[in-house]
Amino acid sequence: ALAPTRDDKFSFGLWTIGYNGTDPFGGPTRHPLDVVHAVEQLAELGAYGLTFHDDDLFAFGSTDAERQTQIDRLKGALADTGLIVPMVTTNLFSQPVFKDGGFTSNDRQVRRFALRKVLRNLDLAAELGAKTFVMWGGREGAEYDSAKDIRQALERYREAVNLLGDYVTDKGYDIRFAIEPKPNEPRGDILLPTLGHALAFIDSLERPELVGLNPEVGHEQMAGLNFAAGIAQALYHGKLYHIDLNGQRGIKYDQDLVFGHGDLHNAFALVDLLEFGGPGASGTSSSPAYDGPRHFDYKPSRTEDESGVWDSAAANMRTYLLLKERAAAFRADPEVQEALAAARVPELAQPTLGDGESYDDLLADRSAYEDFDPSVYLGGRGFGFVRLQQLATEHLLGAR
Ligand code: 3MF
Ligand code: MG
Ligand code: MG
Ligand code: MG
Repeated sequence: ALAPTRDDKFSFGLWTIGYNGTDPFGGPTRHPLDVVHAVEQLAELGAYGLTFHDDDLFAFGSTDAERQTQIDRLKGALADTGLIVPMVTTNLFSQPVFKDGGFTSNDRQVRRFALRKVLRNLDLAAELGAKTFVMWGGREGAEYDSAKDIRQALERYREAVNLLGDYVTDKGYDIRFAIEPKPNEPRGDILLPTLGHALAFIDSLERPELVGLNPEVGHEQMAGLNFAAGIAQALYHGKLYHIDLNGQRGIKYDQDLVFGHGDLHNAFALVDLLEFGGPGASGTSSSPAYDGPRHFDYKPSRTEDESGVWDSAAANMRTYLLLKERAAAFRADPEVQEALAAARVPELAQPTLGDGESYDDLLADRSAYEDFDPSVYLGGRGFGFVRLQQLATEHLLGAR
């Protein structure tokens, strides 16, 4: 059960395993990774998908012939291995032209160029059968409040996403968009910094049904937020279209560690949520709450050589499957079921008002107020949440 199979839907960005170790203070520590080799290795390790930015596959500025050669090489490797491309994304952040953003650069020429780059990449996404098109607006932001009119920037963002929605609709592409929030880095502040900001933005679009989220573990944690709780809200709104799994240790730069090599408790809660529906769900047999790709957006640390790259890729998948196994054991434990009930977790599913009860009925219910004694909560009526969390911890540690 710990050997990944295609059914687990594990996918990796070409830029993840292909990360050459460059950081703001040092150059590459590894040689470039060829896409054909990447596909072969991932297939061997049990992944089912490869994702990429246009510029990962063919360098920015490639001729049409160079671009086509790389697309053909990728297609050949996919055909040979059975790997698929579930998601494609566009690089609107590396090149100097995008230094003030793509869709929201103050420079209108840049915005028009960015749209063309994305439209061209959407055609490629459709050609390769990708169902999700991720948009991470890494340079859509600012360092200085005086330099960016945020309301106009959001309006331009909206204009861009509306246009893309028109395009896939008119072309008949079976593609949905997933916005990837991030609070900062590389910009001082990035637009749509958290999944909550992005949800509100999506509501303002002309075709909101075409646009959802691609939340990344580390990005929400960089903002000090609880990732599993954010994912629960994304699921609640029907907006979890894709996910970037990785590890992050606190509020600092985007670490992109292996999944689980950060907040392990939250990773446990996340896998329990994605696979089994989270604390309030019963049993382990129901279909998963999320059935899209389990996509890893991590960076093999620059200390690693090529064998370390593949070890780290395998580690992401193994940790996910270990957590899935641990979450199943947690749920199957009768003491956990009893602790969940004692903690009144299932009671939260019960509507606060009775069937057909109006506020008049509530006002007439003396047991809700006049005869209710809130003082018993002082010193009594504990919820037992700590006991429950310790049971989770013991399952996580393999102690039960
Ligand atoms: C940066 C990211 C990005 C996005 C990618 C997918 C380079 O912090 O997470 O990775 O995930 O652009 O759209
Ligand atoms: Mg990231
Ligand atoms: Mg990251
Ligand atoms: Mg990401």
